[in-house]
Amino acid sequence: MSKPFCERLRSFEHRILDNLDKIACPCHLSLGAEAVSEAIHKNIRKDDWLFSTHRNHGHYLAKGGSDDRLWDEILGLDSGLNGGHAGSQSICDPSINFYASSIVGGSIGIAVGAAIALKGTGCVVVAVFGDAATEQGVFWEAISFSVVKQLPILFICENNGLSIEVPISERQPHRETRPAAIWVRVSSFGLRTLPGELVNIPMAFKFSREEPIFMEILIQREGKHCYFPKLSTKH
Ligand SMILES: Cc1ncc(C[n+]2csc(CCOP(=O)(O)OP(=O)(O)O)c2C)c(N)n1
Ligand SMILES: [Mg+2]
Repeated sequence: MSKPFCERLRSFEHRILDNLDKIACPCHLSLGAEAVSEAIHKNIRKDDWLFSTHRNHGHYLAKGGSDDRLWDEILGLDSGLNGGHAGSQSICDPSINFYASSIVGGSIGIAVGAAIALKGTGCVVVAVFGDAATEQGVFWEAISFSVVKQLPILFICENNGLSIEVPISERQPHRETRPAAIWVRVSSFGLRTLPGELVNIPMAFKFSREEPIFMEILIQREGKHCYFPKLSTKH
């Protein structure tokens, strides 16, 4: 029997931590956010699309990706998902409608374009990103345009409160003692936001097949922002 999703994802990420002298690229791990990917995995369909970020291993496996092809990509091998050229951050797998970008906020506008193409088909585009992506102008344009055109897109913000090591409280204007929640500001554009509990993910998928939906899910990053290849003494 195959491993439960969270266990599978955690062992994939720990394999990276155990092999820092073998990896060929910087890796941003999904540790701490496994449950979000698991919930996406349980609800996303084959013909749906998923756009992700630099921290994409969980999202890629959630969309039906291959552990082996991702592992080979991280090792920089020809047999990797993108021939060893993309590294961990910029992978794509057109055969399962999965695309990631290392540019913070970089895939959100593209996700909106895909949602234009899919409107009326019953398929949904899922755009997953971190809290810092909501500080990019393109994020607000994407929200606004999706509302105007009523696009089938599910925005999921995995908010770990950090951009590398800078806390959100130092990056965003304060309202009283803390920044206003991202979902509060997004809801002012007139789209439906769902509370960030994972039990709401099935409902989010159901609604977003016909209208844009936003969810802000609070998570805690486990470990460092990024793990770099450790040069082995053999080199
Ligand atoms: C446009 C752009 N600016 C800066 C960076 C450098 N950078 C890489 S990851 C990162 C933090 C991203 O934070 P967030 O979007 O919250 O995702 P998290 O790493 O917390 O999951 C930054 C600033 C980048 N990749 N792209
Ligand atoms: Mg963050």
